[in-house]
Amino acid sequence: MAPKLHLVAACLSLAVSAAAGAFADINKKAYDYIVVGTGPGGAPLAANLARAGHSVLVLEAGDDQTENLNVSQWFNFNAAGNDPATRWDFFVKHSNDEEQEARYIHRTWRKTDGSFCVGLDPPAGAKPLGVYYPRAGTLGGCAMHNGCLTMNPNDLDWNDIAATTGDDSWSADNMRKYLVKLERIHYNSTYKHGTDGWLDMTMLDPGYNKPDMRQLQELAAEAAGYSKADTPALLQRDMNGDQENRDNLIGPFGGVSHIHPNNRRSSPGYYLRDTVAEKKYPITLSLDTLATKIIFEKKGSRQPKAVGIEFLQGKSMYSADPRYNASNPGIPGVAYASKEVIISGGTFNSPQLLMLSGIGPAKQLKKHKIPVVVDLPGVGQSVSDNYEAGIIALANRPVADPSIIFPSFWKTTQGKIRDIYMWCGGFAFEGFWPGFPNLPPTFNSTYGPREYECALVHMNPRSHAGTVTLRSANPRDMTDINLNFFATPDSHKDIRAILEGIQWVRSWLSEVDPTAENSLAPFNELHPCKGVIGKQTCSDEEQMTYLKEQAYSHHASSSCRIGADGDEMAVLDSKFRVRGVKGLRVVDASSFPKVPGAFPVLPTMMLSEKASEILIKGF
Ligand SMILES: Cc1cc2nc3c(=O)[nH]c(=O)nc-3n(C[C@H](O)[C@H](O)[C@H](O)COP(=O)(O)OP(=O)(O)OC[C@H]3O[C@@H](n4cnc5c(N)ncnc54)[C@H](O)[C@@H]3O)c2cc1C
Ligand SMILES: *[C@@H]1O[C@H](CO)[C@@H](O)[C@H](O)[C@H]1NC(C)=O
Ligand SMILES: *[C@@H]1O[C@H](CO)[C@@H](O)[C@H](O)[C@H]1NC(C)=O
Ligand SMILES: *[C@@H]1O[C@H](CO)[C@@H](O)[C@H](O)[C@H]1NC(C)=O
Ligand SMILES: CC(=O)N[C@H]1CO[C@H](CO)[C@@H](O)[C@@H]1O
Repeated sequence: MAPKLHLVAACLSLAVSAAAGAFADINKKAYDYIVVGTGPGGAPLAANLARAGHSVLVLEAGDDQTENLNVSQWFNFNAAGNDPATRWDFFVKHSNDEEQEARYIHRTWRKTDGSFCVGLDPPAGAKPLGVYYPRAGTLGGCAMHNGCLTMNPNDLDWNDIAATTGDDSWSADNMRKYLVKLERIHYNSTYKHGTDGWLDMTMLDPGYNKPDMRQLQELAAEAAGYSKADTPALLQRDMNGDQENRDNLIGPFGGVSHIHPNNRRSSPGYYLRDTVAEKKYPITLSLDTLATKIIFEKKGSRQPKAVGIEFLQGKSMYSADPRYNASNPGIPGVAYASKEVIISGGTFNSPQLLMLSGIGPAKQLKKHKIPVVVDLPGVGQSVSDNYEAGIIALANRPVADPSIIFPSFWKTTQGKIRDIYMWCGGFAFEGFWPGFPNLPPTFNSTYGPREYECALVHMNPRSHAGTVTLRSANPRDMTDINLNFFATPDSHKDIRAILEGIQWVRSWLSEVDPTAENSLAPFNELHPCKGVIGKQTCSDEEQMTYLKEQAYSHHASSSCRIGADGDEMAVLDSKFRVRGVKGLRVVDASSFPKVPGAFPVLPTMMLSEKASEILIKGF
């Protein structure tokens, strides 16, 4: 299928006209609340506060691309991910081992002419940038270019937060009510769901009527312990239901996504945009506005209180923006909050803003001559991420009607509960790099029409050792990010779990009869072990080395994590309050103690609803 270029071209004029307006008039004005960032953490909270009658100022570094068809048509998500109108380019490390970093197949380099190149053999003079890590700097944050898959995390993930903080409102039972509140489901489920929330939720067609897909889905169902005949019902199973013992349910499920059945993306960005457009609520949205510092008031011996924000207004003020121009200084300003300031800049930007404002590890702040407001050693630490990898093979003939809509869970012997989420179909997804290729249905395949992949997401990583550290005191600079993958002595168990997930896929791909007429088999695996499936000779060790070095990720969390009283690395208490100051909270993916489930976008929205309740109702 050709990329839907006609869709993409039609919206150019819209994007340009949206960019032309003047900046919001907010300088020196005061509001009840200021919210920084409009991703899944910030946008629902800002909209809910305004709908409850509080005056709210929302600052967003990017602009409004909600009607850019790359964004609004969800299946253009990889075009959106590459779109300079929305993307922020981060480059991270996976470890401190330079030799290992140099073996990462999609390492990205800056060539002498300023452009990117990707791979192991860069031209002379090219400088290594690291592992490309996509983010969106736009109204709505990364939920405007993500893959839209949702998963209410395993119950254990929520219950763990309740147990470590002693705050029972984090229990899976209680958290589910925020899911029900925010969603408007368009699928049939026997479980309790919401039908009048702001987020459209659709269960995607699993493609069971396509013979190739059906055959592979039935084999996967059998390999998970069901019968072939169970497959259609399994493919309608609700990932976001509240089944008994759901943490242990494996095999095929329906793919529930934050989209409308008409293929329009649904997301917090639209909820916020529409709340502003209704003009009934006391809300001011200032786009093209980069928050640069939190202002504190210090009276006597009382804790410092956050009372406002300094910002820069201007296009592309942050250097992750591909259109960044350092000689455009922007227009500085300040705005005040009488009640609270809430930071929702995402996992990479929230800790940066705290540190720029004097909240963070004192040693690091002093190095950059930033006056210390609170020495909080956990800021920018404890970063955790889902590890991702794929088993990718070439079928014996083109895969008909490739579908990516086939999610499945797998429980390995390494995990107490299901710990591998996978989605399979005729595509190739092997991480991210500048210009990363499209997936179906608008796809541009990497290995041609015979490609077939199961992409694996490993949940509950043992290691939480990633770091976000300041590169400078300039708020327009990016930070240094090292995800420090697999950094605990028992991390090999995570790699082993990924391998077991891959072996599970092989177990059913090798069931396809190569002698049948028009067979898809044999499958010739490309990664992680070259060879005909069932006849490979790679050792576990070789494969685990490959997985360790080539794993990728895009669900980073926990850089400003919640933790118990007395946990010196905790940045927040269980009500999102930044420790050591007043009037300041962090509400976004950085708040999670650990990366939630396999897909963080839905839990981040649930967390935003929880924070809304705390601020509006006081509990
Ligand atoms: C390509 C891609 C695909 C993904 N696919 C999925 C998926 O299918 N399912 C899933 O569950 N998750 C997915 N994710 C992850 C998910 O989208 C993120 O975890 C989620 O968006 C995090 O929300 P957030 O509010 O913490 O931060 P973000 O979404 O990063 O939002 C932060 C916002 O704050 C703004 N901001 C930052 N700093 C400042 C500042 N100083 N001043 C003003 N504004 C600022 C940014 O512009 C941005 O709009 C994907 C992510 C990417 C990048
Ligand atoms: C859509 O994204 C692509 C990059 O993936 C970009 O080339 C194109 O200009 C974008 N279209 C619009 C309308 O912004
Ligand atoms: C839900 O079930 C009803 C009744 O069986 C059916 O008519 C309808 O098409 C179903 N909706 C979806 C989205 O599957
Ligand atoms: C960068 O900004 C400066 C100052 O506004 C301007 O003169 C220059 O043309 C800009 N450069 C580009 C490449 O847009
Ligand atoms: C397999 C395939 O369709 N590849 C195409 C991807 O897009 C590039 C650029 O448009 C083409 O050159 C490839 O042929």
